[in-house]
Parts: sequence; C-alpha cells; structure tokens
Amino acid sequence: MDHAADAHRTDLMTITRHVLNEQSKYPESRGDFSILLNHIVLGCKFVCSVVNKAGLAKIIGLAGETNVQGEEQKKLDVLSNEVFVKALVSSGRTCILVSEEDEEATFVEPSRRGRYCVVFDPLDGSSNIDCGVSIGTIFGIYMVKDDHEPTLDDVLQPGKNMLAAGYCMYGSSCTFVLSTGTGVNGFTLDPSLGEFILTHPNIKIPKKGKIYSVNEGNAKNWDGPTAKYVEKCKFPQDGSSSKSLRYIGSMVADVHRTLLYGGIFLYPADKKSPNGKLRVLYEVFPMSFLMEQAGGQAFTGKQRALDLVPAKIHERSPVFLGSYDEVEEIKALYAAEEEKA
Ligand code: AFP
Repeated sequence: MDHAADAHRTDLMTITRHVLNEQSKYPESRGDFSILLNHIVLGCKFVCSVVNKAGLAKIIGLAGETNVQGEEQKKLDVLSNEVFVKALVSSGRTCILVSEEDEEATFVEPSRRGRYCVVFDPLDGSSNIDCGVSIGTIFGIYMVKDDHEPTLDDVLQPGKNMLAAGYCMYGSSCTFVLSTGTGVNGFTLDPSLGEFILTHPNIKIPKKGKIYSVNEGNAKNWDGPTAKYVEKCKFPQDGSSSKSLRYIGSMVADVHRTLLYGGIFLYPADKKSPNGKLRVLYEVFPMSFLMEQAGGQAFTGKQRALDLVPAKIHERSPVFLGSYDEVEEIKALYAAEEEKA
C-alpha cells in the first residue's frame, strides 16, 4: 500500500471542505447554508448512482411496471424529485421548494422549516435518459424574506436575488458546478471516495467562442435577430471562420460545454412558443447566474435574464447565454430590431 499517496489524497479539496472554507469568511454564519448544500450534494450523489444504473435496469429486469421484488418502478424523473424533496426537507433549512415535477410549490411544515427557498429541476433533459446522453439536476437558492410567513413571493423574485445556483451533470463523469455569488467552481465525483473533488476552480468562460448551440429544427419559426445571428455563425461576413454547431438537447450538458469552451447557448422565442421553452426559475435563472459569475452574460431578447421578475413559478422565457462578446452581438441585433419598429 502506498501510504504517501494515500496521505496526499486526504489533502483533497472536497466540496464539503470548500463550502466550510467559504463559510469561515462569514463569522456570523450559523452554518445553515453549508448544511443545505450538503443535502443537495447528497441528493445529487443518489441520483447519479440511479442514473448510472438506468441502462442496466432494462437488461436485468428492474424496469417496467414492477421490479424483481414485485415493487412498482418509478420513472427516473419522478424518483429524482422524491430524492431531492426528501433531502431538502430533511435538511431542516428550507421553507419553500419549487420543482419542475410538481405543479404547486411545497411549503415545508413549520417544525422542519428553515430560511431557504430552493427551486430545482431534479432531472433535466430526461428525454435523453434512454440513450445514455448526459442529463442533470439544476438548482437555485433564495433566502426567505420573513421565515415566519413564507409566501410564493419569496420564490417569485428576480434571479439576481439568488444566493447560489448550480447544477450536477450526470455524464461520462459526475460534475457539480456551483456559484455562491463569488465565482464559479466545478467539482468531479470520485466514485471510489464518494466525494466531489474541486477539479475546476474559478471557472471563467472565454470572452468569445467558436461554438453555437441551438435547436435549428425550429429555425422556420425564429424571429429576425435569432435568424440573423445564426446566419452570421454559419456565413460570417467579416472574414472570420464559421462557428461549429453543437446541440445535445440537454441544457446542463449544453451549458456545461459552453461554460468551459465558450460560445453561446440559445433557446429563443419562436412563432409557436412566444416565451421559448425553458423555465425561468429552475433553468434560465440558475444558468444565467452561473454565466454571469463566470464572466459571461445572459439575455432574454428584451433584458438581462437575471432582472426578470417571474409572475408564475413555472413561467418560461427565451434565453441567450454564454461568452460575453457573443451575447453582446445578440443584444445589438435585438436593439437594431427595436429601433426599426
Ligand atoms: P426534457 O427534460 O423534456 O428532455 O427537456 C430538456 C430541456 O428542458 C432542456 O434541458 C433542453 O435544453 C431543452 O429542453 C431541449 O429542448 P428541444 O428538444 O426543444 O431542443
């Protein structure tokens, strides 16, 4: 046994250590936020382990209506939702939960209540599960205004009021990306230790990018600025090279690549869906928060995405997010369109 190597391994920056380090910068902190994050991380580890077995489930007879024990099987997105709701409620630090899977917000019973509101999509991109493509969990955290009387207004706040946001990608490796408002850090799950290790400290998105990411199948319904931008990506008039198109159809995976390599992710409005497809609270806001924290931008076609004030918990919005300069271009195209009108 290589004791020296083992000793080295225990000096790793785990996510718990990272969060506790952050907490120590605020002497008044009671540690509630660290406890909440620990519970989110636990939920992600659980979902990661279930997702990893998803392909096997069919082969060994765990899928379908009932499993080998005769118990009813749950769809992965339903199961993931239950995992996160339980993890969040049992943290004792939450008061309102908004999940993509639940029509209504969950108000935590007073005896288990804390000060945080968590908005989340437990398993985003779930239509990709059966073919083994990367999927993920997305979350954002707000502080309740009055912990004695939490109301829906506590989660209908602009994204800029979020205290933290992140996602966990269940891909070729399991990656947890987090911002608590002071930059963005990425952690990779070491399955042998069961710990997320800091592998991508202080992520900064490149200022420009060579990749655009959009569902081009919707092109016939796009508005002018989106169509012009994508045309420019393919046929640049300034002598630069064309951009590459990459689109997975799983927001966590498309945004993760955009964050690391630069470029832009677009889910615009179109004639069929005037508000786009993506949900404000648990898709647009957390990803926009991360982009801004990494030095990029996020825009809705009308305004900075994080300035949007949602009126409903499952509201949708168009979004353009990614490298600073790419989003500047989109903003200029929308501004020009508005001037014409
Ligand atoms: P699913 O959860 O239904 O797979 O939707 C995924 C998603 O909300 C988001 O993760 C993708 O970016 C987007 O939808 C893809 O939408 P299109 O299939 O319309 O391109």
